Amino acid sequence: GACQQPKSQTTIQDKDSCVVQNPVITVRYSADPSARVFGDTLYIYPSHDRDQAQWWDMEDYYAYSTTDLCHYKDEGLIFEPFKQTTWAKKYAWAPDCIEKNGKYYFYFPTDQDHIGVAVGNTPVGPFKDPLGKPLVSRNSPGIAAPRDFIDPAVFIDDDGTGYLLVGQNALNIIRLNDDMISYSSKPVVLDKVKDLPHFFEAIWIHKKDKKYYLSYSDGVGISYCMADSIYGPYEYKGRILDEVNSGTNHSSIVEYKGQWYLFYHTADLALATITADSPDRKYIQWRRSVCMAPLFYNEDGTIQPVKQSSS
Ligand code: FUB
Repeated sequence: GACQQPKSQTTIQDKDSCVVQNPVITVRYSADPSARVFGDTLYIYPSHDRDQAQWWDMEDYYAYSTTDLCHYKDEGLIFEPFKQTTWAKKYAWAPDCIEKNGKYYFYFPTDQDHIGVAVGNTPVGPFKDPLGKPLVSRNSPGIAAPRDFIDPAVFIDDDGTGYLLVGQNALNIIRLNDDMISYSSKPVVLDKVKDLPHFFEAIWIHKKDKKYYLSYSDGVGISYCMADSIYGPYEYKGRILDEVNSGTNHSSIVEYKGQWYLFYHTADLALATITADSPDRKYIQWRRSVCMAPLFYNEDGTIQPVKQSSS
């Protein structure tokens, strides 16, 4: 089950000479990876696709960690929104996590309508819902939710200000208060036509050399835009990753030990377990697995596309 990879980049060797083998997480299905560096460790916060899944009906969250990008430790179950909140009912989709002042804030979408936040003292919890209600919902004042209200990504700027980015077809940028679990300002909405060309879902934000990068699923591949301010105006720069074999495409970008990486998912792990004409084949879109590739920038700050070999 090798993931789709640039031919020249199928293996990544670090100084201990270990070799990255995609998919990097194989202990269970995993999707929508948010990669984060806390201390000297890289953590992955994915969705958890169930073994026999026939829909995006995920129920819980597991985390993984690595210090060499080759070996990924299963950190176990970190949060169960339907058991650990009073309000979440279904569809535990793409989450994110961030650290501020020694606390870890885990943001998760449920019900296609709500974004919750759970707080813990370590990167892998235990996490608890401090609010007893969603942090923000589709019906909250100022929110634009033409389709699902999903896929939270969180970002802390150099001045310490936290932002939550969320949405499908329209992107809501919500400036968080210092406590990271509330907000007072009106959301800023970026339109998928005027402001953020081809935006569908799976928003990710990172900052490099004072530039803000928004990367996201355009419905098929991962596209990205760049700007000088978090609110834009954003300039469309093209594709980072083309279509993957899992239907949905969802990625994150992170710097670790001086090199940038793209984490994404494919259906390669599930594909490896079935034959071409197996009836299970139609379910592979709900049985995804996390992969990664190194990412390279051009002089002008644009990102070189991750080229895929045919699978
Ligand atoms: O994994 C469930 C949903 O599929 C995510 O929230 C979307 O980004 C897509 O990957």
